Amino acid sequence: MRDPSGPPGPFRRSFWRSPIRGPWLTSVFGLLLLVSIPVMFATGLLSYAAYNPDLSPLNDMTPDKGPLGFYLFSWPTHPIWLYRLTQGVHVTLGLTVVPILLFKLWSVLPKLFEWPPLRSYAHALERFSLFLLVGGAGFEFATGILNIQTWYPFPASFYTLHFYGAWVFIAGFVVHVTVKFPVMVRALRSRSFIGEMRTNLARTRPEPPAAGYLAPVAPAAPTISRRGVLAFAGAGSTLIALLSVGQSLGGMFRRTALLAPHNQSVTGVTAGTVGDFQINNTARNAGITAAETGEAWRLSVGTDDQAGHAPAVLSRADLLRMEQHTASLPIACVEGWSTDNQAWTGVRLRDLAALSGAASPSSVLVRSLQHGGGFNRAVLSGAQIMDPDSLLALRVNGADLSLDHGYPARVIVPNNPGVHNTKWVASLTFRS
Ligand SMILES: Nc1nc2c(c(=O)[nH]1)N[C@H]1C(S)=C(S)[C@@H](COP(=O)(O)O)O[C@H]1N2
Ligand SMILES: [Mo]
Repeated sequence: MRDPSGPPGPFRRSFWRSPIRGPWLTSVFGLLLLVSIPVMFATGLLSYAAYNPDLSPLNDMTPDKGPLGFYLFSWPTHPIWLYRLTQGVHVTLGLTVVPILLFKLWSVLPKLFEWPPLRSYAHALERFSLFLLVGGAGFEFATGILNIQTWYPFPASFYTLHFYGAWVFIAGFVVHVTVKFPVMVRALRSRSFIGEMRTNLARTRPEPPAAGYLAPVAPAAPTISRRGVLAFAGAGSTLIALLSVGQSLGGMFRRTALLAPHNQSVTGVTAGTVGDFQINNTARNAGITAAETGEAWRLSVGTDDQAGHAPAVLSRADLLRMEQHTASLPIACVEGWSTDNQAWTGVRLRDLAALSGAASPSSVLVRSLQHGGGFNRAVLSGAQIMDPDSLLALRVNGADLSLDHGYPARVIVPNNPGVHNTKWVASLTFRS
C-alpha cells in the first residue's frame, strides 16, 4: 500500500497500527450517530420553539436568527407531557451518545493527519465540512453537558450558543453524510455484523489496507476484538443512559438518576413527606427574602395599554378569594429533568387577564420579585394564557407553596419549558 512520504510520525499511514481500525468499524459507529443525531437535532429545534422566541423582545435571545427561525410555530399547551418527552429524549440521548461519538472520533483519528492535507478543491471543501462537523459536535456536546451540570462558563447565553452551534454542526453533518453515505453502506456490506459478533480476539483480523484509508498498512497484533470494542462502547452508553434517564422518567426511577444534579435537592412544599418534589433554584439562591414574600407582598395585574386604568393590586388573600382551579401538571426543564405531575392550585391566568381588562390578550409579561438572575421574567403567549390549566399557582399538592416552590405565587403553564414558569411573581402585564 502506498505510504505517502509526508513528515514522519502520525502523518504516515504506517504510524496507525490498530488492527481493528478500518471502514467497517467506523461505519458501525457512524450508523449509530446517523440515526441519533437527527433525533437530537429535531428535539433541539422543538426545544428552541418551545421558548416561543418570537415573543419579543424578552423571549428573543436570538434576534439575528433570520431564516433559521423559518419553522417556528406557537408552542402548544397540549399534550401536557410533550416538552417533558422531547427534552427528556434530547438530553438523555445526548448523554448516551457520548461514548459512541468518542469511539467514532478515535476510529477516524488517522484522517486528522492525512497527507497531503489538501489535494484538491473538493478535498478542501470536504475537510472544511469536517471542521464544522467535529468542531460543531464538540461544541454542542460540551455546552449541552455543562448546562445540565448547571455550570455556565459561557461567554453568552447557553440558549443562543447552543442554537447557532447546532446549525453549524448540522451543516457539517449534512455534507459529511452526503459524501460518506455510499462509503458507509459499502463498508457495512464488506463484513457480516453477525460474523463479527462471533469473532473472538484470537480470530480477529485487520481489514485489508485496500479497504480504505482507515485500515492499517502495518497492523499490530490485536488486543481487543471488534465485538469487544462495540460491547465496551455499548456498555458505556447503556450505563450513562441508565444513570440519567430517571430524571425524566420520574416515579420510582428517579432515584436511579445518579448523574443528574437536579435530582438531589428535595426541599419543597412539605419537605421530607410524601408529595414533595425536587426544585431547581432555591429562594435563598435567588436572593428572595421572607420579608418580600410575607404580608407586604402584592401582585400587580395590569396592561401595557397607556390609556387603560391603573393595574389592580392584589394580596395573596385576594387571590385566594378568586375562583381556584387545580391542574395536574409537570415541570420540565431544558436540562432534561422533569417532575412528575403535581396538583397545582391557583387562579387561572385568563381570569387575571380579564381582571386586567385584556379580554383577548396576545401575551403577558411575567415579572418575578427576584432581582438578579436570568430567569426572573418571561413572556407567555395568548394561547398559553387562555389555556384553562394555565395558573398563577398558590398551592401545590394541597399545601401552600413553600418559599422554594415560589411562594407566594408562581406561574405554571401546561407543556411550558420550566424556565418560563416564573416563581415569586410580582407583576403580570397583559398585552392585547
Ligand atoms: N423567579 C424565578 N423563577 C424561576 C426560576 C428562577 O431561577 N427564578 N427558575 C426557572 C427554571 S429554569 C425552572 S426549570 C423552573 C423550575 O421550578 P422549580 O425551581 O420549582 O423546580 O422554575 C423557573 N422559574
Ligand atoms: Mo430550567
